Amino acid sequence: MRASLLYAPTLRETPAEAEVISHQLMLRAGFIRKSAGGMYTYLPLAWRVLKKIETIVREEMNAKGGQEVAMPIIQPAEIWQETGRWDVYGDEMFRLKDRHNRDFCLGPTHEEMITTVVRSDVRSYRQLPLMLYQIQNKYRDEIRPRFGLMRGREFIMKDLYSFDRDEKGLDENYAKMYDAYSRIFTRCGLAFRPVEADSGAIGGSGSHEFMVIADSGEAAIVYCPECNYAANVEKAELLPISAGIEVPDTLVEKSTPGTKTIEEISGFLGVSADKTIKTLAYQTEKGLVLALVRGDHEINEIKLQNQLNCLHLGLADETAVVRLTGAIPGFIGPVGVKDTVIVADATVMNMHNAVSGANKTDYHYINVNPGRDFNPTIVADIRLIKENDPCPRCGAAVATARGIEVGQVFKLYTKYTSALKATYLDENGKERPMVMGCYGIGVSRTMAAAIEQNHDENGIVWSAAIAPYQAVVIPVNVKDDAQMVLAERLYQLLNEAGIEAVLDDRAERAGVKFKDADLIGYPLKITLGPKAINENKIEVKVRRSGEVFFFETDNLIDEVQQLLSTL
Ligand code: 9G3
Repeated sequence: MRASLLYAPTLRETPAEAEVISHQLMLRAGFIRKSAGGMYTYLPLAWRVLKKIETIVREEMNAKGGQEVAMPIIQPAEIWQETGRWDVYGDEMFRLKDRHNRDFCLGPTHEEMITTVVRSDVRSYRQLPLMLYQIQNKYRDEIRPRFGLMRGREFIMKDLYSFDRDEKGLDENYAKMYDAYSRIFTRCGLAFRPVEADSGAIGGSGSHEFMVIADSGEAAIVYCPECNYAANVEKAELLPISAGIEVPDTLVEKSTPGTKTIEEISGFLGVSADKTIKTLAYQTEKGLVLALVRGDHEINEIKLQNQLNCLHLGLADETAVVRLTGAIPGFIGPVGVKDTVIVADATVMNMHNAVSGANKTDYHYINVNPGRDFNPTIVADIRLIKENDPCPRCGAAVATARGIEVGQVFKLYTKYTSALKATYLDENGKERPMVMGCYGIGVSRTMAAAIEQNHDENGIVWSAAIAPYQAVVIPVNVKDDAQMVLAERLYQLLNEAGIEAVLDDRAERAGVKFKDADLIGYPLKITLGPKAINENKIEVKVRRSGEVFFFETDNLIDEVQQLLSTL
């Protein structure tokens, strides 16, 4: 491709609205242009990168037995009403009506679609397992689309759906996808980490997320430096902390005026935070619940929501708290509360003679003993893990990091196949729901994540596998015939060797060409100056390391191919 023809409108300045580096660089390097909030045009350079990532994804999906399909983007409301999800996703779902006033949505995901396609044709166990996938635009009306392609409202996703006879089959396909994902992100040149993820109320080992470690990542993850444990913070388990044995003292109500926070009450009573019980009131569609954690711990609302198996969970407002307990937040507790679901973190149940709100404004109880003074409805791990908490597998202190979620694998079991009656007849002629898994990769997000993880002060640093072009040939002076003749010849030799190259034939100063080459991030820069003409020394510079090599014309191609295989 000749740079004089390539549509890559580079910018000198960084657009103000771009907050993260991948967004800034894709705008400046002429990769994307915004059409609306969270919606972008992929210009030629971006489209080439996306096609390379998709090719890698297709190869690995096909290698595992996936068969590619293409489903409609516009989906009828009926299939979402069958699973009860039409009303769950609210404003996040792009909805539209056709000319007959029928309801549709723009597909945010395709569990309903694929299952209703498969259910009408799969009748026998002989047709299973089945793995179908597509690579297509998805639509989710994010409240705050931001970070360019990292959180868009229209984005490219590969979504594969597996259908099996039983859980054993699902586990096998899940493992295949897990392996395929590791291969895909490795081939894309990404440093990634699979982490255990929240699988909603389904629970179990139902999901992993593939995270690209980057400070700009929106996901909070924990990992253990000692063992292989890694989890999304939402999911990370915590073992209950035992406390010593104490003789339970008499429950006493204490006047504690104005001490609303754990810090204030522990200061006022002179007890450490780990001797207090933090009580929070939550509103759910099933009514109000109280959640208890030790005073020095935080509540993990995802874990709480999974324990309650509710769709919506949010802190109750003060009016509701007073109506339920008789006290304002800060003075509420589990003792004496009737007809209310109480979820206690397991560590709370090991506490003795603790402090809690007395359900009376400006009063607390001391010597609260779980079991004697209150009995929670549910006892579970609802604690939010934090830096240095003990690893639930080996006890070592966990570390935290930020991650960009580029892939997610999910065991759905029969959640959708039961709701949609997608069944098959097993060997004994018995009708059974198919056992399902779903597996997503954010293809456009992967491109952004690659930049987040591979850039420097001069611009993007592409790995050879997904670079838009593998090399750029830069004649230092386009008015020098000798240089242009040699440049054209090398450009032709590269193309003949199947090396994707750009020939920067623009009548620009060399400095401008070098800046653009670094900004766009071609893995190799081949410069033709006086040295190339007079001494047959062609300069080849590696974008990532800055290493410079000088090769003779005759073995340039071989040397370049050798170099590219290492980038
Ligand atoms: C919706 C809307 C947003 C959504 C969903 C549905 C996320 C939804 C979860 C998944 C699970 C997997 C297949 C590929 C991998 C992920 N956001 N999810 O179901 F209607 Cl508006 O999409 N789907």
